[in-house]
Parts: sequence; structure tokens; C-alpha cells
Amino acid sequence: MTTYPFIPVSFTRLSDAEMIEESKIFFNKMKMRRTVRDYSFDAIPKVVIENAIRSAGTSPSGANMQPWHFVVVTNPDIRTKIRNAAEIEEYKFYNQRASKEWLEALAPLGTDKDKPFLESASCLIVIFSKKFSHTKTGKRQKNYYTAESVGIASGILIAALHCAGVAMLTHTPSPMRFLNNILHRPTNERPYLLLVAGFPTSNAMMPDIARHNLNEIATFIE
Ligand code: IYR
Repeated sequence: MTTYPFIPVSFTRLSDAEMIEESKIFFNKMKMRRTVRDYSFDAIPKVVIENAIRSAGTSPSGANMQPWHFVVVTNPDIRTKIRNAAEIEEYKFYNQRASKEWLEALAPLGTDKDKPFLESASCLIVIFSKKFSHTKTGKRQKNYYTAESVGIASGILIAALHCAGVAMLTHTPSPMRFLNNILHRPTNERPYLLLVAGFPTSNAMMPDIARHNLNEIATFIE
């Protein structure tokens, strides 16, 4: 078992006014995030992606196992393979697998089986979740709360990229196992999310949807 030395907590206590200001600044940034489906070919500086993944890697995780792996794909041939495989699954989804109720819920958003953004956006970031890891000596090590941990890391990644001026689309073709083959990832890694990242085309459109109000999403018991 690894034992860690304990060190003093490093924490900056803000004044109430500073806290309020920071919370407003962050919300005002985050409320501008919208899913984008039409992307230009412009490249994102690689260091922006690297820093966003570093931020995602600060996520809390069960027993600090950090059960995630991020694969950044810009290679056009690999992206064509991903698009082709994803569209096969999406074709099955839209034509057979999805329930009528599900298709009705998606209809207002205008999604369909065609996924051109998988090839056109600046890059794809495939987030894998690891049910177990291997220690440096090759021993199999169980991870805990992987879904929660990887979900939080993905949220931090999205927030970091958004704040750095990157538009995104969270894409989850189902099943996503084909990503292991195409990206040569081991079987203990399970694709969790395919994040499309880039810049909207100048004529990109989005549905005019609204978010729930605070009183609909939160309850304060005082
Ligand atoms: N994976 C499909 C279907 C889809 C499902 C949900 I829930 C969405 O919010 C959007 C799409 C697709 O990407 O088209």
C-alpha cells in the first residue's frame, strides 16, 4: 500500500465580495457555452488542448485513482475511420434502435445520422474511463467511482476549453467500442465521451433553447 505524507492545505480565502464577483464572472462565461454542430477547419493551438487536459486531470476521483485517459485526434485518416464507424452506429440508432419517444425528443434539435463534424472540426478528444489500471509494476489495480470521476473530469475539460474560447459538441455514438480498435486503446479503457472541439463556421446555427431557472434545478433547505 502507498502511504502519502500529509502537507498543509494550500487555500486562498476570498472575501465575500470577491467570491460573489468570481462566481458571477464564471457563470457569465459558462452560460455562453452552447453545443455547436458546424465547424470550420481552423486549428486550435495544441497548448490550449494540453492545458485543458491538465485541468481535467485535476478532477477529484475515487481513491485518487485518476481513472481517465484522453486521446486527441487530429489525423485526418483516423478521423475518417472514426466518422465511418460512428455513422454506422448512428444509422442503426436513427433507423432501428432509438425508441419513438427518444426520436421525438431529438427532433427539435435537428440531429441525424450524418456526423461531418467528426472530420471537419479542429480536433476530437476521446475520453476513456478505466475500470482498472495497472501499477508501475504491472499489477492490476481496481478503480472506484469511475463513472463519477470521469464525468467530473469531462465537465472540467469542457469548462476549461470553453473558457479558452473553444466550441464543442459532446458526441456519444452508442456503442462506442469501435474507438478502442481505431485508437489502439487497451480493453480496460472504455470510451466515455467523444468531444468534438473547434470553431463554429461563420453561418453556424443553433436551436433557440433555454436553460432551467435556478428555482427549477435547486432546492435550498435552510
Ligand atoms: N448519439 C446520437 C443521438 C443523440 C442523442 C442524444 I440524448 C442527444 O442529445 C443528441 C443526439 C447523435 O449523436 O445523433
